[in-house]
Amino acid sequence: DQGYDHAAVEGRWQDAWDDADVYRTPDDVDDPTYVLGMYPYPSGELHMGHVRNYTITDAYARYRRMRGDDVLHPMGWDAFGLPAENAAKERDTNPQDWTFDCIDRMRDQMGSIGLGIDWDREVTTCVPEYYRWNQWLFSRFHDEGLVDRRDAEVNWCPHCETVLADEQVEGEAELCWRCDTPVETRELEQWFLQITEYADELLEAIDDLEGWPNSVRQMQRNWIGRQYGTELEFDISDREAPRASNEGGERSEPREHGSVEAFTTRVDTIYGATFFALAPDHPISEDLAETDDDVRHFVEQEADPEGDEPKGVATDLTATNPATGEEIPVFVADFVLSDVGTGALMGVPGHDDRDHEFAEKMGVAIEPVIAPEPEGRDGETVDDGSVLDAPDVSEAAYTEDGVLVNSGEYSGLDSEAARDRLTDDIESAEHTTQYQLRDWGISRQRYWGTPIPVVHCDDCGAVTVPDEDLPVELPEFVNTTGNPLDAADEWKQTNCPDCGGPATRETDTMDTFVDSSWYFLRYVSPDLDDAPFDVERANDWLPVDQYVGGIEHAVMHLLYSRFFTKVLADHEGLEFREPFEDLLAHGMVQLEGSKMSKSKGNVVSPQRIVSEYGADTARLFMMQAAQPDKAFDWSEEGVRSTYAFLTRLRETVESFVAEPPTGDADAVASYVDGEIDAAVAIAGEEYEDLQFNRALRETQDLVRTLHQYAEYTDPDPETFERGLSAVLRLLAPVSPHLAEELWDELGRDGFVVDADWPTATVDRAGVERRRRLVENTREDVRDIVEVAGIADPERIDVVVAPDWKYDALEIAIESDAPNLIGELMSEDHIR
Ligand code: ANZ
Ligand code: ZN
Repeated sequence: DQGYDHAAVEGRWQDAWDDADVYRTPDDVDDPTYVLGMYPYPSGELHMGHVRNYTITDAYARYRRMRGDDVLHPMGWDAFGLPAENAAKERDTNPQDWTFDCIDRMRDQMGSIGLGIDWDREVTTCVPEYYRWNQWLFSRFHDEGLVDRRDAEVNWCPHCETVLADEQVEGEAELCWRCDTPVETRELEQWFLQITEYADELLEAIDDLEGWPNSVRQMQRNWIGRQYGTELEFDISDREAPRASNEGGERSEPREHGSVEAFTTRVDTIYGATFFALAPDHPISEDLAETDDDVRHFVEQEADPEGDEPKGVATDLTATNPATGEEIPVFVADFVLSDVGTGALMGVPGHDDRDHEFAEKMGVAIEPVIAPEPEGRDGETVDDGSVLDAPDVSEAAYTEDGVLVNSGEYSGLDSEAARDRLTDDIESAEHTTQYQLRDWGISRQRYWGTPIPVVHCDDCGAVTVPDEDLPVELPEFVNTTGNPLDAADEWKQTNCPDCGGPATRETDTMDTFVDSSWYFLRYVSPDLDDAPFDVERANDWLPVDQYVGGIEHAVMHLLYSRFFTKVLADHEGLEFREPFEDLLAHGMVQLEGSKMSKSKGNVVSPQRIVSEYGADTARLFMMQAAQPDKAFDWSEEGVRSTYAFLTRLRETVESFVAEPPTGDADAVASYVDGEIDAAVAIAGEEYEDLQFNRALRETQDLVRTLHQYAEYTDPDPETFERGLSAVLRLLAPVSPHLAEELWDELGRDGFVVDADWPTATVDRAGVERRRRLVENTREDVRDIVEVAGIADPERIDVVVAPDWKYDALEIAIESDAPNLIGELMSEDHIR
């Protein structure tokens, strides 16, 4: 096949669209549809993942537009972040220049793949016109009591000299995601946004996010990690202190440590609590470390909260088990985390794996107090709890709920009922809710981010910069090993907004996730200079109808955006509480089964594909290769056959125009008419569900039907023309340039981009018949694969390729499956 001059076709239509400004967002909005792809980090190079992501949003936006909606489909740049800073250091330039260079290149590449973007709404997060609103929002959060400054342990990469989020620490070895250096921990004063204030709503509203993938919803639930439990106090006293002294007639009391609060999800196991443990940085542990060398040594040298096995040190303290009155030993242990619960726990070796391991090591008693539920039992108590055998927990803990044994008056209760009763009965005990979710530490010790708008004054403390003094602009970049803001002496010196005295600026910048938590609001009024967004327009356009992005953003970006939206709904007039109505997490583009990556050297460059085959082919191949949320394997062969398909379609249209057929509107024509209707109806439904691959399969089947029609008889020109014009419109969202070219050749007025979506005149029954046929054929293909026992994945690829029906037939013949051959042959589209 010769192919066609795709570069000329694509260049021509990109220019024509530009000249006519066709992608401008309408000002008057009746039927708003907001389609958005997660904005990219401007690395300078568009990769296949980007192409897939933005082809999906582009195709859907174009489809909605042809359906008559007013569409907002913008693009922007997540332009702050460490890579620019590192690149600037390496190249001895500055992050601004590097970033804008990258943006220019990527914008061009996006143009070359034919994305229909309203570039007048471009949003770039690293310009003061954008980041001043990060600062303004920080102040609003501050006004609402949602900002906090406190000491926190942070992951610290000694090479990047920056704090890392947990998710930026990779693998067991805990390496920096950027540079693979082992991560350390440090204590630093940090700024926090109090997302935990919204934990309940963030959790509960997930139930209503019906347009989101279940996997993402579940990941968010786990991340928030709400748990119900009990908080209760244990009295602590000094074991070694003499109870009384005869000397001098003085009485010395056991040293008072008061009571310590512990959190448990399993208060039903309290009769088996044989020890008590404190986090190494619990105030009592810190107290003890001052006088007890063993404790000090443990806290300073040995404690390793990330370690595989629990470690601890005995103390001279005992705790009183509030249920049994027994004195139990108190340890300082590294598996007790200071930011979970209260930083102290009751240890129940019989029923908790970690406690079991610790007890074995430290020689603490292990006692069973929960027995497995006897079969067939229901109700709250068994007649006689004592008849239940206690499980053997000497080797391993029994960690399930069950029935209480060895638990005094509570024996015989089941775990759930016992938790309620014990929490009621124990005086200090209260039901509590715990979350895994932590407040969001936004401080970053790096340059290329939004300066946190705070000034430190000796007299007034940390003072937020008043709105009228925003933005706090970044100073000139200096190439140092540490944080350039720290080195910017002149910039740092300022006056206190409160008292006017000398003060210094905060040198931390914000986590770039702050930028991306509201950028989708900025697109509705990108040039507004007295507010971050126009509230009325935001309420018109948002929530985003269809959001598309990578699964790597399933937790943080989406959760933070939801948090911001809720705060802005509570305080800034948004009339919606969730930013993204429907979410699609697109699948990966792979090569030979593994993710394309520079390190594996298996990257296929979009630029090469576009220059060899054109953007239309690249887009069509990707979109028909798999459902958008599934991974798929790049295949040069697949690209070539897609190119051949487009080439042939072009020939068909051209020869139709050059030499129109002269046939009759006979029975064959009316059969073809029915096929057109069915394809239009089905493809429309599939586009609606973002099942592009299925819509395109229909489209390609229709093209094949038209080819067969032309070969079989002299076609009726009206029917044939109707078929072609339907095909071009069904194809336009995905391969817009060639669709535009051929639309023009058919003599249609206006852009196909603006054309109305084709309508089917067929009845439901006809569409259903056709759907069943397609479904059955798909089933058959699956059967064939099974019958033929094809284990070779390459063959399976062939089956799902565009020509799959013919391939299926071929496979059926090869594997000598006569029934299936018969069935396939009887399908009227295989002759
Ligand atoms: C007694 C008990 C008995 C517990 C039992 C569990 C099972 P998960 O593990 O997610 O259920 N815990 C409490 N505070 C802690 C802290 N600061 N650091 C580490 N662990 C802590 O979390 C709840 C359990 O984690 C709590 O319930 C407590 O151990 C432990 F058979 O208390 B449990
Ligand atoms: Zn001051």
